[in-house]
Amino acid sequence: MKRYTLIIGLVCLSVSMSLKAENGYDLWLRYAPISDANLEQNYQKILGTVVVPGYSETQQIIRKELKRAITSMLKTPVTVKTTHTIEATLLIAKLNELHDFSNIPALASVEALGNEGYQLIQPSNGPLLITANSDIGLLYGTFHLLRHMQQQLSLTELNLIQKPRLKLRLLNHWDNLDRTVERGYAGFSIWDWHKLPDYADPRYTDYARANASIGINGTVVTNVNANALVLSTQYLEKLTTLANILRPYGIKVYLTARFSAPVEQGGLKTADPLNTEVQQWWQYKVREIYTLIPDFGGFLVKANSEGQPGPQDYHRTHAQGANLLADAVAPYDGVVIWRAFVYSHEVPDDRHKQANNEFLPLDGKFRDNVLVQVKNGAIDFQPREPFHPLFGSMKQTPLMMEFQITQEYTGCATHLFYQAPLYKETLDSDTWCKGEGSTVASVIDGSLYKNKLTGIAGVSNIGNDFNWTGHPFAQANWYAYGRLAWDYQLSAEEIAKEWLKMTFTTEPNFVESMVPMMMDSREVLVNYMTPIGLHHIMARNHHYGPGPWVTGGRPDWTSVYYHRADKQGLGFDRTATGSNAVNQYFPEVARVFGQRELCPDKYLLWFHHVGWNETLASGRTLWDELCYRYYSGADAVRQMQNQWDAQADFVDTERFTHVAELLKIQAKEARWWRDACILHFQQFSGQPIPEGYDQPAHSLEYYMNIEHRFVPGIKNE
Ligand code: GCW
Repeated sequence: MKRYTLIIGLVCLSVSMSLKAENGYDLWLRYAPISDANLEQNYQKILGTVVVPGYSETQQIIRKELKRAITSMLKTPVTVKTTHTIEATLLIAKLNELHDFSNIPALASVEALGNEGYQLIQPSNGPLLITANSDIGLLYGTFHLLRHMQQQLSLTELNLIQKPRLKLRLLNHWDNLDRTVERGYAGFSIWDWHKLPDYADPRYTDYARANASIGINGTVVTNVNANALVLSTQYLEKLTTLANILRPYGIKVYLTARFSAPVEQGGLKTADPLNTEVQQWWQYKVREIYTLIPDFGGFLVKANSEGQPGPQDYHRTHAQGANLLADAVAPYDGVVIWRAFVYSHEVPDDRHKQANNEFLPLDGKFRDNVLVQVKNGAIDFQPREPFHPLFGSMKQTPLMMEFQITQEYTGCATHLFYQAPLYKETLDSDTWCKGEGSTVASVIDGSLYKNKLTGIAGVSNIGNDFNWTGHPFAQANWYAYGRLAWDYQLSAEEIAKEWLKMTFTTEPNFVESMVPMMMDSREVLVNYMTPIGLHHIMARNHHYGPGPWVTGGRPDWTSVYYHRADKQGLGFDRTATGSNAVNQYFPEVARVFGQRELCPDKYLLWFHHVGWNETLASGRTLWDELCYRYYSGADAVRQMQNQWDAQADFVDTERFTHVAELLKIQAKEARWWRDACILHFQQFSGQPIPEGYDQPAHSLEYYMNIEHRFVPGIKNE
């Protein structure tokens, strides 16, 4: 038996050693050689003579990307030309340049493609066409073709039209000017401000390529906890270099605006939005920005939240603050994205309710170029949250979704956690704001309330680690975010499949076992961290590891505020007998969340204080269910390890080992979460851990005394 295992082991080792070493830098743009000989020949034929007319920067990029991809994927090099010839087999040209083809009946109209859309079409005779109204549409279409090829899918009978469902598809970097990244777990910031504007790290171009390949069209390069220095002329010049690199990839730059900048940068005595000098300062600053960067996207603002300055410092409203900046950028078509993530420990009400209380009365008071950016849930990027009640409630203000791609509360990039199921869960949630089917997605895409501005933001997980995101599987979250921002109707599974095929291999055995592992990873993590609607029970400040005992200081930054464990039971009563946060949802939703019998178990302790011996949907008591979830979550990580170990022959040794070692950490930490939480809650339930489960390895005191210093992502002392 041992010998047999050894032989298998050696075979696996030799296969994976024969794969080219990879460090993950290439992300999903690896352009691996096409392994299927027939398909290779077919691609070779279709890509025999590629024609991309035009000399714009974007058209040159298209040619370069195609050459790079084709040289790497196919055996025989192909020609990429700039002038149309009769031999062309693939033509990438704008609709208004397709004179020879205008009689193709299936050719899309200008309206159907919009600014960023594209069409791929194979006419019965003539070349395969990629067409669009704009250069960017052509680039997106090219990346579509390359995505298709990387998955080794057939190109015959291709006929599709693609258009993004949301206008602004942004990354939010929480990157500081000193290159630390708030809640960043993949090294330092990729923006090397010190060497800008003169030295442009080649990484910026690869960043642009990766983002364009998934349709991201904007990047807020600085932290929402903003530094006004970025608005200085010196830093704006640095930003100009970045903007120039990103522009031909269809990516606009945005900045976070510190509300007190007129004082800090302008030397004024006030930043009051109604003060004329303040207004003039912003106008002057904005003019300076647009002179350097004519397509500057606009400002993202965190105000009067967690110590940031804001209009309320001058007894003005969030709308007055937002409008100050909106008026300044309006002449240049800029936008202001104002965050709804506001709450204060000085307000006695449930934190869950505060953003609604603050923003609903302001509906209709924002300028047309303002979007309000709302986190997916009402607390803060927890492993699971019900959707934020603001979605659907604000009828006259475009709401932008904010997801967190970086894993602040979900393992700080040591845990394999595929987030597309989380994003989809929120987007598909029914707000009932205009009757059944009023999903969160239909609120943010503007279809329900006919908003002209629409958008989505993802808090970036990118750093200067060689593989960009720390965990090799965290790349999937960047990818999935972009794909869903483009088309939220894609399924999390489809996206996982695409990503796996491009990032690792198209081998069906690999893909078929990895898709379910990725898909399950969300529920697995919820189970070992915050099952049954528990939330915000992590360690203080750095948020790494469990901390259900955290108490003292600002109540809304403790764990006991959220789980409310006592001798009777567990959970936050947010029904009419408690904080009544349920009332902020539309009646149909409030009815379901608010009634103990109707509330799904996944949100139970979010909305209800449940007795330890009450029976849940599974038939188990709350205490038994809690144990069951924590134990099954931790066990599932061990299974993930086995699933991964079985993939050794499909993955190069470097990335294989990297993932295997991180899974080891995850397995250890899942047990840590399980044991710490179970022991903590056991003090209240007074019940034994059901038979059949291992006992925790240590005492509660042991877990409470674990101290982690220098966790990345925060200001460490
Ligand atoms: O998730 C919390 C984080 C803060 C962050 C804040 C926010 C940028 O703990 O680090 O600050 O949210 O979203 O503004």
